[in-house]
Amino acid sequence: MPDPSPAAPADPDRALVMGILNVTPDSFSDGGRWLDPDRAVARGLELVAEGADIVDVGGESTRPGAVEVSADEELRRVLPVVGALSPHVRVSIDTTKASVAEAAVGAGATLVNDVSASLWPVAADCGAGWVAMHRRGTPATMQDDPRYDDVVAEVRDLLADRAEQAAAAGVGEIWIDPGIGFGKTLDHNLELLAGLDALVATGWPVVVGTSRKGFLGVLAAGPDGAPAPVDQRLPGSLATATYALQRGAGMVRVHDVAATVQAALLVGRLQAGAPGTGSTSETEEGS
Ligand code: HH2
Repeated sequence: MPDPSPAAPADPDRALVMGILNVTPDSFSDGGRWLDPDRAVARGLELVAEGADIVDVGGESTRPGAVEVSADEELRRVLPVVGALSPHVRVSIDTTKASVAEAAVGAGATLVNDVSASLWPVAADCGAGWVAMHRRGTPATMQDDPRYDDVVAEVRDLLADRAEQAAAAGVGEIWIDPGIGFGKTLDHNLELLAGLDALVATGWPVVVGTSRKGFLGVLAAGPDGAPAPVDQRLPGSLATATYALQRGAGMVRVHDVAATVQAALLVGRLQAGAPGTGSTSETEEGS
């Protein structure tokens, strides 16, 4: 049986918001922007100021077709950033390499965000929390005609199985994540979001990451059929994050932290069934 003990959000009225910080040259949205460690740390602190509960530091892109990097290079990118941010905010390390996860926890990270759903022994050894994300294949191959008989059931069953193994190994904080865009077509992504209740019903806390992803670009394509560029995917990112939270996700992983925190607060208040909004008065402009 799940015994999840996720971190409490700064504001108890809302779910957690994980801010994305990619210290990479090639991430699909922010690639190259935060490769310099000082700029990365400054960006991380910005995410904190915007309300991020966790900053997720990654040193290797997992976008479709991304090139693998060595552990040494990944460590060179992430360690100074993890070390500098961890006194200020909870830090997760987005990696699939055991050595990187271990070193990042040594530098102050307390959550291993694992898109391979295989690093629970490392999390158990280090005493860190663990995010198990579902994916099919590797970034090089994962979008080559992915097929499922029942995507929701298959993703749920794999994640529940891994979570049970992690719990048995002694991991104290376990999250499951359907892995939107990782070996999934647009329809698979939508089915997973629509079927999120099945993941929530496992009892493991659920994380969802849709932020600025390609399927949102496709859904927002212009009249010429070209997908909306990454900087025009905020509406879809917010809509899907809000939907996921409303369906019971306990955390969303996003680039646009401030906007998502606002949305999460609203969902939290509505879920609590409390119409009162604290200090906001009806005399305020626009109410
Ligand atoms: N998505 C990405 C990376 N890590 N981790 C979790 N738990 N869930 C996700 O959906 C997820 C993830 C891909 O997004 P991003 O980090 O923005 O891009 P890139 O992989 O190109 O660095």
